Amino acid sequence: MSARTIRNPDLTDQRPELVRLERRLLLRHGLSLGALSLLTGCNLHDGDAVDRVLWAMSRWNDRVQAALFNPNRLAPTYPESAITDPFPFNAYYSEAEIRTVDTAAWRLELSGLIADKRPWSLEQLRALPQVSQITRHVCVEGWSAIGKWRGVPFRTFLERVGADTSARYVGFRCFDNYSTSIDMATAMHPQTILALDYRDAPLPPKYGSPVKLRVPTKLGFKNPKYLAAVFVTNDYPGGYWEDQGYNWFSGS
Ligand SMILES: Nc1nc2c(c(=O)[nH]1)N[C@H]1C(S)=C(S)[C@@H](COP(=O)(O)O)O[C@H]1N2
Ligand SMILES: [Mo]
Repeated sequence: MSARTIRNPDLTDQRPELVRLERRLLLRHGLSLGALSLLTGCNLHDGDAVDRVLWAMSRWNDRVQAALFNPNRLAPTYPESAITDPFPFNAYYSEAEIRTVDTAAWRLELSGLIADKRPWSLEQLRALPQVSQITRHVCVEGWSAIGKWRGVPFRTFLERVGADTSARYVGFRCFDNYSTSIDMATAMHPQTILALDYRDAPLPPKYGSPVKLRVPTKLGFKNPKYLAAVFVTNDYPGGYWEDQGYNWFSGS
């Protein structure tokens, strides 16, 4: 995380336990206090909440998090009026360097513990059932924004291709050479979707055209844009930021 600047404009309370908690979150989990409070819905300026968070942090590691948090817990949703306009662009490169593909020729490649590995076209994905959501995207860099995405529940897709849903991980490769991975419970979460639309129009290049995985229960970096390939595995796959020390679980 050395290359990234962590901003936290909301942290006005300078009580020592908060300062210590913030330092631990950043060092051990790559998470700002602002991001944590948005993900958990806790008001971290209230003493009880701080105690609860400190208690949880002392036991926080990937396995404990997975056991503590109910994978069916829903991320908050918002009205249309709450959508952030313009929604920010972010990537490990600048907006001028966005990659695009010919969406008609694009295919989503499948590998690993999946029965039917035939690649999927955009048209085939559009023919599957779609859902939409207005949810908050929380970036580890200390900003968040509310957006509207529509697409195929990822669970529907995994079941359709015969993925081994008892496997531990789902990994993603992107055509901008980004990668990330999530646990199977998150992959099966009802709000995890293969997003094809942003605000009722096809996903534009800056938000990940033609397909991004939208995971509102995870931090922004666990939401891969520009998807090229999906694989199911029991071997920890890591990812672009995960391999540089970001906490793998990064969510609720
Ligand atoms: N392919 C790809 N996906 C990515 C990234 C990236 O650099 N490449 N950056 C991640 C990070 S850190 C964030 S905050 C979000 C930003 O998504 P947005 O541009 O739609 O706001 O994309 C995530 N997914
Ligand atoms: Mo991010």
